[in-house]
Amino acid sequence: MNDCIFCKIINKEIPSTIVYEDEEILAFRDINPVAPVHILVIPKKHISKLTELSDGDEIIIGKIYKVINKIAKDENIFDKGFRVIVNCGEDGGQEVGHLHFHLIGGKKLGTKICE
Ligand code: DGP
Repeated sequence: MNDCIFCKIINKEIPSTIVYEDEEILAFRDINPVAPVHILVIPKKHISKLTELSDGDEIIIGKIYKVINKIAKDENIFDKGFRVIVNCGEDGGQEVGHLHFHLIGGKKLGTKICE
């Protein structure tokens, strides 16, 4: 966990452009955006991936979706729409081992959601 890049972002050991923070959740701009809005929303608790949820983690997942809606409003994409993606594991294309929700929008996204 100590080597986790997102934990280092949470601890401000690595700089990021933070758009939302509370006691449990951090959101920051993706370093490699694929759309005008590309924000990563993460639990501060280190959960390595979606399949590693523990009992009780469903509460933070619900809060993350509420935060996503708030950020979508702040970023002016709430009404036009957006996409939320969670990559899980090797076949899911997950590169960073700390659960994260990609909030992507600000342009008309393609209908193809996988290649
Ligand atoms: P995934 O493939 O779902 O694990 O996506 C990881 C995302 O994390 C990828 O879109 C790039 C982003 N990312 C990786 N390292 C950093 C970093 O140091 N800072 C920021 N802001 N984003 C990062």
